[in-house]
Amino acid sequence: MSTPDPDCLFCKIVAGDIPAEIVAETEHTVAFRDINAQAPTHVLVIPRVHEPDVASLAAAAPEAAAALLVETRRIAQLEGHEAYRLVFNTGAEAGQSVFHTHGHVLAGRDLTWPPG
Ligand code: IU
Repeated sequence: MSTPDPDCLFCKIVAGDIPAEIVAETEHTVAFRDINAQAPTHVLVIPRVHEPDVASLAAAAPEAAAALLVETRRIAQLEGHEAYRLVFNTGAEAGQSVFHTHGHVLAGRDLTWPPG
């Protein structure tokens, strides 16, 4: 469902009902700093619409999914980074804890591979 979920924390951030350190907003996206930063730059880029994961977003709202991907690079560059890691944890077993699509933009330190 793309309509806001009243129980979704990220929908509440989009609506401005709970605080977040907003970095940038566009027609389709909101970007804010992760409260538990794992790198000097750790920004979450989320769509305004509620979809649980990035594949669902791409299926339901491809324009928003494309805008989100483009926005991740813009955010990294705004933060002063050409290189960055973009992570979409998808499913609880893969570490997803919030079921509103979000891309983690991580930069500003050496990022090892494979991720832990
Ligand atoms: P995950 O991929 O679903 O595990 O990522 C969720 C992220 O959302 C995680 O890094 C949290 O620190 C972050 N976060 C946040 O920044 N602000 C919040 O209010 C909540 C979670 I809830």
